[in-house]
Amino acid sequence: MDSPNQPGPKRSWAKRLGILGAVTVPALLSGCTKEQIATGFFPVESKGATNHTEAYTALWNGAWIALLVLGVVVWALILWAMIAYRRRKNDRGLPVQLRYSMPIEILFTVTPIIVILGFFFQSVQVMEKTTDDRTPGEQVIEVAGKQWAWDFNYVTENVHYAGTQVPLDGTEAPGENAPTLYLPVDTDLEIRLRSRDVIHSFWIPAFLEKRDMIPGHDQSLHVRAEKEGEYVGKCAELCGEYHSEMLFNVRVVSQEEFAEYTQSLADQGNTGILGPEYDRNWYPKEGAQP
Ligand SMILES: [Cu+2]
Repeated sequence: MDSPNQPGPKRSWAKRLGILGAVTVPALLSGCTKEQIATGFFPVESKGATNHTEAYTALWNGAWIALLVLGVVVWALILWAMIAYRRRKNDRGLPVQLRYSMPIEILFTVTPIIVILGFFFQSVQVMEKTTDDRTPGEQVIEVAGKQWAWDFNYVTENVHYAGTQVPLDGTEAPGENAPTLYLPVDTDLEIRLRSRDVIHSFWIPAFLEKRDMIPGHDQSLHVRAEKEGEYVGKCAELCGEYHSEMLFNVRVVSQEEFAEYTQSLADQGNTGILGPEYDRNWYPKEGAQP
């Protein structure tokens, strides 16, 4: 007769892990669409949104795939060591203590160096195409952040839009009355960014780019919007009590529609641009004190 301690039918550890993986991986991924996976869980609308988004997505996807492969190898080695070198019934005392294994030491040193160098050069290549982009703007648009709204100066067209703060309506959307930034499609844009008071941050999630707006340190974003549509933008730097209301709409429109829009601003009398005279600490004369 079998003793009660007799193990049941043997199923190898590898098999059990295989079953676990076969059940959980599809379950985890089944909630995701193909587009979500292709964009690496970035906003789906980022696909083709600007001339930079593809490079960002490729870097991101390449990075996590490379790290996932490395992770799987490391996890497999850990599990294998745990199982292969587990304490057995007849083991007594401490196991043999091992150290100074040159092949292992070299592996642990060389692999991270290769990984870090790989990421470094890939990142530099992407940055050269994106954050270092200095293509002269066919349209220059100045965005000024202020507590808690946005001003948009269409510098090339010499018109402006002054945004006002809009209370949240319980949804995530900025709402119809929130400031709306119009961008012409397929046009080299130079978006100049500045702040009128405290540190803000200009972020259109679908563009996969974000820039801090630091008073006195103007920045710019050179980009080409390549897909017409509606996007949302927001301030991404906690800038005070109503930071959460600092949202805006983005409309990427045809060049004709953009011309119509800027003309409508001119017709409303919004000519000229809203300059630094609206900044909180603006002194009319250099060096003058309040
Ligand atoms: Cu802000």
